[in-house]
Amino acid sequence: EHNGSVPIDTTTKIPAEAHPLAEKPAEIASNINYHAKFSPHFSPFKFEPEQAYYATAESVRDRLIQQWNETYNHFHKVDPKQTYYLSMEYLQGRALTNAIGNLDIQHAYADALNKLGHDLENITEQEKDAALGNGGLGRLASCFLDSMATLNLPAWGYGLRYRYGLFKQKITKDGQEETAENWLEKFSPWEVVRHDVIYPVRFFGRVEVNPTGSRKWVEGEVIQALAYDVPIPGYKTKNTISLRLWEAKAVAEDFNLFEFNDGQYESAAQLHSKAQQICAVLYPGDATEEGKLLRLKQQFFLCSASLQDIIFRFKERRDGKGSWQWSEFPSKVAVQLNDTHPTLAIPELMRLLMDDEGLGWDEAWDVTTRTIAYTNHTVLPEALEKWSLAVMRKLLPRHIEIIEEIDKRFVAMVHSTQPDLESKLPSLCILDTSNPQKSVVRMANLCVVTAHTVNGVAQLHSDILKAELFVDYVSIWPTKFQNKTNGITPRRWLRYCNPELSSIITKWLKTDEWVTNLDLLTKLRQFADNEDLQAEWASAKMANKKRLADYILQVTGLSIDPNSLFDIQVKRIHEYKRQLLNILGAIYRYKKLKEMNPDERAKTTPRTIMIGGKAFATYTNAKRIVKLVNDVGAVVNTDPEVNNYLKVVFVPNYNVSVAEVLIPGSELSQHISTAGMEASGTSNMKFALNGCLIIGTLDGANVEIREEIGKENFFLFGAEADEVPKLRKDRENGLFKPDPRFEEAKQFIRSGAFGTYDYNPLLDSLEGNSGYGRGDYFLVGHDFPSYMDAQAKVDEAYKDQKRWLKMSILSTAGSGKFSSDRTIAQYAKEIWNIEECIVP
Ligand code: T68
Repeated sequence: EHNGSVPIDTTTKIPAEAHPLAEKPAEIASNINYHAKFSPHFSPFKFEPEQAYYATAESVRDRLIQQWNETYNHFHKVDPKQTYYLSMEYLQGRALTNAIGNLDIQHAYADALNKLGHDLENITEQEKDAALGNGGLGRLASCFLDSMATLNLPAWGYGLRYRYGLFKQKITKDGQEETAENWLEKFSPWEVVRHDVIYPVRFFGRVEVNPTGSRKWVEGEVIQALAYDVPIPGYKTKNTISLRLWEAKAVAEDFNLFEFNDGQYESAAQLHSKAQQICAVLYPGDATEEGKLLRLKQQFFLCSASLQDIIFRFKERRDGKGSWQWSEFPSKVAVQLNDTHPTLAIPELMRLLMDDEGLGWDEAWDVTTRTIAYTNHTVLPEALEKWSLAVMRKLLPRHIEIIEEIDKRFVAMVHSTQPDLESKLPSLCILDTSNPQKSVVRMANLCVVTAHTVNGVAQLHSDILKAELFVDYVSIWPTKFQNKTNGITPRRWLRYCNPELSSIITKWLKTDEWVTNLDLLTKLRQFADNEDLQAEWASAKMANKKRLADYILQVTGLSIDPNSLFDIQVKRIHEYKRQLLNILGAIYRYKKLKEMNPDERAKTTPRTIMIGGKAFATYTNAKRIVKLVNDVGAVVNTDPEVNNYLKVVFVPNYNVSVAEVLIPGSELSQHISTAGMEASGTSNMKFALNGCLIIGTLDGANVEIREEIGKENFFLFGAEADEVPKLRKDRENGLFKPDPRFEEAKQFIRSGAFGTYDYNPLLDSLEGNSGYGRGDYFLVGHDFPSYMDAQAKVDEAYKDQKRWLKMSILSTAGSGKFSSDRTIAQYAKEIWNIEECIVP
């Protein structure tokens, strides 16, 4: 047993072999010991798994720092064009397994820890997830960093160092409860503070007009942005890039000692507490009224600090290169905006160029538009950011001047060159002043008008952007719009989370090159019927299902049967993602099982339905869905008549690390959003890659996944995106005839079968337009019958395990396209115009 207390070797001297690049287990062990002994974070007498984790992580970090410095020096020397990815969110998850895997030192580390009386796998579980994101958008940013490093691209990520990440979810008798996620409680061994990288960021104040006509933003409050760098190692390459996270700090002189000595502690520390607020918490995503001003401050803080840093680096590298011009900036710098959240980078870059560097409007505009590109991640109207003009004018007076000028020039351009679009200007322009008391800045419009390239995240989504949301811009700039179908990193999402399946793939392909060339997986197709492969495939799946069952037992106390079909839906809880469709299906299944006699029941396919995900704290219907899933589970799982055939499990606190256990053990996963509403989805790619079959609608990346793995391997149902508007109209006009199964499922809830909680508001949302009713906007009623039919096909298919295994192998084999390496290579070539820069 390697767990428990192991006394630290306090006699260890700093050994010569404890070099950060030690290769041999014995050297690594003394390296770890060194950190345990000299770490300022713990007293040096304990060496339990927690201390062992931190010491191990610090020893790995030393090695990363070495590679990192080499990478930075190399980029400095070569001076290639660089990409800067600006994102308010990164869902990094744990770093240790990924780091030692990418460094290709996992065996040496496992041996080293054994020598120290510990077990690597157990040690890695000590790490807290870095959850600086809400969902898909944040995780995409993290996958992108991994691919940028692996492809040896000169690139950086910029973000914010939130003190508290996404909340922790607890399930109580009332449903979801949120508690703070204190990921920095002890410290993070993966970040390095850069006390010399610090920039002032201003808020409020006023615009001063100089006699020469130049303008300057002055006064207001100034807060410092301090850099924390997180190393991002590429897979089996020296290249190690940076995720630079900004922390807000008060200017030292702003601490009022006189007031403090006078006993006015709070007012003395006012700016300090204001500074702390900026990076205190991650914005909880989705549309809310809360903390609007703070959110805007966060966005500006990210943009201003990052651009000052980018400009500093640009100038630093121009120094000593003779004369240079600002017009070269776009050939050295590409800035990618991850959704509209960092839109303020546009007016901030304009301001820095004009007010600080003295460029004229035209020159600054030319540089800005050639530098910035924008990715859209949603067509949901509530997620398209609009900021109050009045609020913005107070917080960022100079930026509003600039935005107004951009808008004015855009309108003038349309008047002079696109007269037929004049009638469209009210929706195309940036400022919406139609309600003068409530004028707003439309951030997506500002992005589209400015960016040289605008992209969607799956083919269907990009088509919808061009045909609907941005249709009139397309006639102005026909070549501005692109598609970049999302991807996932095969390192974290197959190689490390599913070592069993990975070895089988490597064995059958006779190479592990698939880890960086995922298209090689297509070579598995020829073996899809091979009995030996199928047997190995099945046993890997079974091992992963058992591990998943152990995890479920540990976090919920529930035993689930590894021989049942493991059916999983995990993602943020949202009505458009239709967890409600899933649970209504489960309820119907339960009711039918109850009505069967034991012989009939014995012929059914046993299922374990697992649903997990976080609901935004003030999103009432989402929280009701969480409660309903838990209530259904409480009844079904304790019903001795059926619980050998059906279990319904709510998986609490879904996050990256939980996904790493769930996905390898999944057999069926649900991606069942109303068609046209999920921009892409990325977990669908992770499940398919791990040999899990998909039941889903023709939405987001499902469309492309189905094309790649073959129609016959995908359980399709539901309306298509172009039918949705008419179906909604029909529903409004009373032309919708509900399927009796749908009515029966809802009625069963209303009858009180799952307890006394008031589910009527939730159920009413599936009815007409009265009361809470939203006329079933998400078409749960319309899609229910085809969903149930598709589920019946799933049950049939599972009975034929040979066929199921073949479909599973073909899912993995067809997933090559969904590597984020492919996605990033396309961004690099088609948007950023950057090339690899390999550290020798
Ligand atoms: C997701 N968006 C899309 N938004 O919903 C998903 N945070 O289809 C897509 O696969 C993914 O982006 C990656 O492209 C989000 O995750 C947010 O989390 C969000 C929205 C508003 C504010 C903050």
